[in-house]
Amino acid sequence: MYLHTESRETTTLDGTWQAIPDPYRSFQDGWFDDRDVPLLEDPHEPADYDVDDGFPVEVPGCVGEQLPGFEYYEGMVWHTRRFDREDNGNRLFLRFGAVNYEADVWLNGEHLLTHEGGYTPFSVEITDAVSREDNLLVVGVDNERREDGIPGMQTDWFNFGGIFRSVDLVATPETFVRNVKVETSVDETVTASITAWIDGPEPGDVHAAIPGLGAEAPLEPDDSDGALTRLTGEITADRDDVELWHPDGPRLYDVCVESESDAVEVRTGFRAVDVEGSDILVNGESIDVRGISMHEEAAGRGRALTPGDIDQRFEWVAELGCNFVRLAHYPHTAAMARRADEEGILLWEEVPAYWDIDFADEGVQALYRQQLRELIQRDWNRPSVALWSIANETDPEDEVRNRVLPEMVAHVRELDDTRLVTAACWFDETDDGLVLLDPLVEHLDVVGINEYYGWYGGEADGVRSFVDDPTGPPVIVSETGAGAKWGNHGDEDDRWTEEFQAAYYRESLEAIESVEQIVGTTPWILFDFKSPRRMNPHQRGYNRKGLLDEHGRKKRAFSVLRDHYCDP
Ligand code: GCB
Repeated sequence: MYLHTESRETTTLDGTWQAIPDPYRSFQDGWFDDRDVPLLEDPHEPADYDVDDGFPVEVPGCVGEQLPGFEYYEGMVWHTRRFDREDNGNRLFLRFGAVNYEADVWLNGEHLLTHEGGYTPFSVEITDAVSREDNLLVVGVDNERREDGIPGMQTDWFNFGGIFRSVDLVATPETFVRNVKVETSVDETVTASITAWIDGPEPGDVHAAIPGLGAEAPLEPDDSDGALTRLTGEITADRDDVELWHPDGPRLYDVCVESESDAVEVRTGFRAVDVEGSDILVNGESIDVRGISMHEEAAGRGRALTPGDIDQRFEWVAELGCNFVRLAHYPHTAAMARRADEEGILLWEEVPAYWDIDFADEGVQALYRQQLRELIQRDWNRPSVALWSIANETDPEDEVRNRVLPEMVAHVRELDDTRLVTAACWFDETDDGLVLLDPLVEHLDVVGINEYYGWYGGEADGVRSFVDDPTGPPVIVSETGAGAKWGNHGDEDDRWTEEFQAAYYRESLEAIESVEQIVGTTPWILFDFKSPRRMNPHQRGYNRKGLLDEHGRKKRAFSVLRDHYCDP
């Protein structure tokens, strides 16, 4: 179960760490030979590395962006630092926001954890392994791509390695509130169903309160495995007394959970997201999706976004007039969803089950479930998150995929059935027009389709021939776009020019608008992003479908989309 940290005071381990690249994996093999402390610590061995004197790197950070010569490196980089224990808590946890791709965590020579999956948070208890002073933390960070990974070997984005989100020490009482989930249902009344997980020997009495509504309720135990006790309760209020969260009025409330020894707060909002026919409803009202997709990337920093980067992204989103963002193709920093809560932006969040992952491999299936769980348990209190997306462009003719994906949909609904489940799917060209034949569609609430008519073949208005199905689910064009190099000008027919891209957007957006079942789009993409499979003279290592380039310079299509959203 995810370790709630939002409302806790934590001690940061961000800052300068030592990085020791290990391209031949020599240190890994010899390091712990017949000893229970790393060789690094042995004063009698002539080591080929120095734990206190590697290459200094900033955490959070991406290694390749910081170490000259390592820009496209994929492999092992040991990260080390020392720390003193400063808290007075009873229990202590080490918490990582994300490490791409696999993290091997050692503390004072003791192996504590291996975590696979590059974009989700994880934590490990270190109470028994930690000393008061001079603790040696060693994290093996391995971003080599794997056939049995999620994502797999091929992606259209760069595989930045590193500890690229914050690392914290989290002190808790012996018995503490590990996580909280607030689920809302809205009819004449608004009901917040609150679940808390208490970690520790004596759960005791637990209460929930929503001070903004002047309401509270006891939580009653309903499940326990000894170490973790789950408790539930409900707070109900008249609909007139609650300001519901909505993109036009993103009202947030604090939900406080208090046990005998601990207290946490969750800042959330009350709202319902549903589907009716081909519409997406927020609090019963149908909404149009005025969206944009983005990767988590900033020039020179890889995926380690600063607060300033996050501000900048939300400024662009506001300037475009968006009410919706697709955070592609993996979980972005939790700060994005928290900010979206405040700004009233609906989110599509996803895991990197992208293209050809090995659906038949049971290890991959377990990893898939784990990544969904880690994302959902982190963000299930974010009212901005409207859709969980389980996959992007996976093969509908693959029988195994067709068995596994519905299982993942069920897994998502089991974790959280207050949001909509989607996936970016392939559609089919038939004599009647474009239709959805993918068997996954019947399991989804909302269907995403990625279409590049006018870029990868066809004409920019190709989606006009989508066959409206009045009984079908809502469809979002989850990708549409064309490449343009910022500053490259020419005729509307000249590929890679800003003019070509602007004309493409005009036609594509009009075509999307003409299909009733399509509730909106999240065009591909807000800004250019690094991709090793894009090497022509206009690309040079970047996917150029951005409305801005990687330095934030606007291309002409930016104003086409803005006019479409703000001045329809
Ligand atoms: C897609 C993928 C996306 C790519 C994009 C492109 O369909 O989902 O990851 O970056 O096309 O630019 O071709």
